[in-house]
Amino acid sequence: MASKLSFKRTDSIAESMPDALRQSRYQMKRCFQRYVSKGKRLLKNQQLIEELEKSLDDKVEKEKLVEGFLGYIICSTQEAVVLPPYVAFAVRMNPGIWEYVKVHSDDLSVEGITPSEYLKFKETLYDENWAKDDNSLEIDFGALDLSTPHLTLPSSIGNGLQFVSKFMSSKLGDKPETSMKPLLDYLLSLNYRGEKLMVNDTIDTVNKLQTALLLAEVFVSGLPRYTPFPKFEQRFQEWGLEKGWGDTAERCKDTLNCLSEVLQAPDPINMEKFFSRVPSIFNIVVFSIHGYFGQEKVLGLPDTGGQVVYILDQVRALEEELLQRIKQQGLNVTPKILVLTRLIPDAKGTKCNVELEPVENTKHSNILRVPFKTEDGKDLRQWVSRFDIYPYLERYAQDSCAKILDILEGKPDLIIGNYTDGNLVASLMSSKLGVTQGTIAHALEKTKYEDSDVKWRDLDQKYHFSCQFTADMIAMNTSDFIITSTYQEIAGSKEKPGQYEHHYAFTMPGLCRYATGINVFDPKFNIAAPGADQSIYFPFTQKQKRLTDLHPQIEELLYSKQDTGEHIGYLADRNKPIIFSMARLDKVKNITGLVEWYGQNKKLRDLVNLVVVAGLLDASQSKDREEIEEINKMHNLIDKYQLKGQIRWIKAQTDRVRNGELYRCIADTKGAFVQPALYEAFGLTVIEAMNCGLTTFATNQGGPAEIIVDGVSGFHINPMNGRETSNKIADFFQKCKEDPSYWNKVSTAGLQRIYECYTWKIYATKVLNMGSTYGFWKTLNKEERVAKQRYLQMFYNLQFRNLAKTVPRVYERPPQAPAGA
Ligand code: UDP
Ligand code: LCN
Repeated sequence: MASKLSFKRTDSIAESMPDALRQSRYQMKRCFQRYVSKGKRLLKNQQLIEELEKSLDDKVEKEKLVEGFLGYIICSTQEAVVLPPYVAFAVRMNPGIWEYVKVHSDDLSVEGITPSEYLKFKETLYDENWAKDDNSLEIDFGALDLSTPHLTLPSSIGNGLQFVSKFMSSKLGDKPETSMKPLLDYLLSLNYRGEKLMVNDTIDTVNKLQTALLLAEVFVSGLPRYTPFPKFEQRFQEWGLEKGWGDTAERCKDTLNCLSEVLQAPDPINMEKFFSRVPSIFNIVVFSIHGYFGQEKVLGLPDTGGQVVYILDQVRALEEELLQRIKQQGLNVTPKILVLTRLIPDAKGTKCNVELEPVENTKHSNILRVPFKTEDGKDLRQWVSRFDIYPYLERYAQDSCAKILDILEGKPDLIIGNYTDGNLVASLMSSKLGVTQGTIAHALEKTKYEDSDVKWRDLDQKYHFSCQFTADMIAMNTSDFIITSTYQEIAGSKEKPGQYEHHYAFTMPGLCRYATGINVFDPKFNIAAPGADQSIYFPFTQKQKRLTDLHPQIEELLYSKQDTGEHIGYLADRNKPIIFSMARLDKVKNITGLVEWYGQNKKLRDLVNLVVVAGLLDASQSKDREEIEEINKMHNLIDKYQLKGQIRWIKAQTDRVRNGELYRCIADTKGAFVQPALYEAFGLTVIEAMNCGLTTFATNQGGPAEIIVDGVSGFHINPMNGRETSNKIADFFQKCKEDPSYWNKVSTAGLQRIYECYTWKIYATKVLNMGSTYGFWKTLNKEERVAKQRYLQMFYNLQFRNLAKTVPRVYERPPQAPAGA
């Protein structure tokens, strides 16, 4: 409605709101009286709109106001703090753009306030003394970003790499002889185990470099295209040039020319191209700490889901891309990739107790497992929930750093953290070793749990969010670049803030106020969406590739009549299509929600069967708090809605290859995949299903909203509205009954969407380009970076360390006797 209005970014709300209030003074006074009538409180967007509408009786007036500028402001307000006589608004006009104002409810005067002032208002609702204390801990990471350029357009958020290339082009273009010096220094620092690459020390000025490039380019232009580099290596050295320019005369010529162009008049395209060719990355370490991290029998265990799948596929893609680049650089170097994770002695039949394990389908990549230590220095034996692992991380960082240096015989060139724990350890290590660091969140817990920042105390015993959010802030601010899967992960949508955006300004009363946590306009943000392994997840229509050997097992899994330890329930009518879901049995995955929607919708039950793969079937076998609650809920729902005969609940399935065939078998029934999560950061199952040609319905809360184009390549569902969702699914199957070609149409459009946007090849190219470009970018503005690092180190030391000490270490069991002993 009101959001149709156009609004210039230059119009500040503090400036334009008073006039608008004046024009509807009578009505707005009534509205503000409603806001303050119940005393101190926090009002969310929906409540603000409802109260506004309730305060207006006249229909025409109501429409005018809601459609007008004031309506627009209120619709754009994410939340408001009511502290009579004031109402403080946090207004988000566009992704990433926030403004804070306070309005006096009696005289309707408006005043712009800073994020910090707004947060103090909010804190008053939860901890008044702390809010009023002038010396409460306030952290402002933005205060240290004095010369870091920021993007300004919401539509450009997530395109950090292009922005950095553009900015460097203009900055370095100023006076090439002096401004290009950092680039020359960077080139001079390139080496592989001490052996110089690209240029040697005889080239000590930009002029000399330009001359050498010119001479070499003329020389290689006279050679046959495919002349191998060793044939003219010696000539290159005479000009001060070393290997790394290319494997053939043609490739060298192209790289030399690209750098000459950059030095003459830098432009972003050549800049990006040059950094994609620089031989700066050979060894990479990826951190994924909490476990279970393995290649077999781990998926679906608590905490172990898409992150593991993502990293294994990521490593394969990165290795392939590295090998290709190294070959084209004309180097004879073997890259190494290590995935650092926890060694868990009580490995429960997985390989999580094995120290070094090669990554399947790679030549040079390994999983390295390092144990957590108990206080008395022994290896901690059991799995520990990701929420409880903070006391172990510092020691872990030290132990794993020593191992890495040993195995790689030196420092890595790039480290990539995953999730809070991996990102924190990566931050400690990058600060220590001075290595370029990327971070990946997979999920930021603060966004998953509403008001988990202001209500942190209520949740801390269970989740230790005080540690988690502090660690997230440290990692986001330490890392050189941030890899995200979707735009929405960073900056949400027009209506909803993104996961990272939620960390712009927030407060944890009694603990710490973040006047600036992280700014989504920072050019460190980049989007590189993952893919799904297309050798496993291929379309159900590719008959010759189908794994028919597995069909008897899948037949048993879906249709056998007896309950076993593996599944519960059965499907009485085999002729119906199947709606299918597969996820860890966490609350937020909302598998129980799907079962309930199904149970309540007779039409849907008549049209389709339901199959879910999730968690364990027996609560007594689980150690995970949330999983236990969800298991019990599943049993209750099956009884309550008498679902046996229409539902099959299968326990977590850890065999990816068979799962691929399972998706295809569901597609054979002309069924659908349903991803009902209350919130999903990205949603690998969504792209797996779509890769198999299975029509997909997925939550509109999070990444899937961006993966699927609603009504074209699949469907969005609203997990907050079960009735609407189950009707939408039922309507689809009704339509398919009437017109079977409709199902095929959606399935084909889903596949097309995947091939255009979600592949690992695109991902690996982007990430390696980030590694080398940000590796140079961080050498600019060194002093400012050092200052920020000092601030971060102090914060880690004084805040995080103390918080981590408050988390109880798990009860450390002695080794268990082997079964039967
Ligand atoms: N998965 C699985 N078996 C299960 C549950 C999940 O193999 O019982 C796999 C699933 O195929 C996907 C990953 O685990 O590859 C889950 O990733 P997603 O992004 O959907 O969710 P996450 O668990 O990471 O939150
Ligand atoms: C974690 C999640 O919760 C999912 O949404 C992602 O798909 C997965 O990690 C991989 O990034």
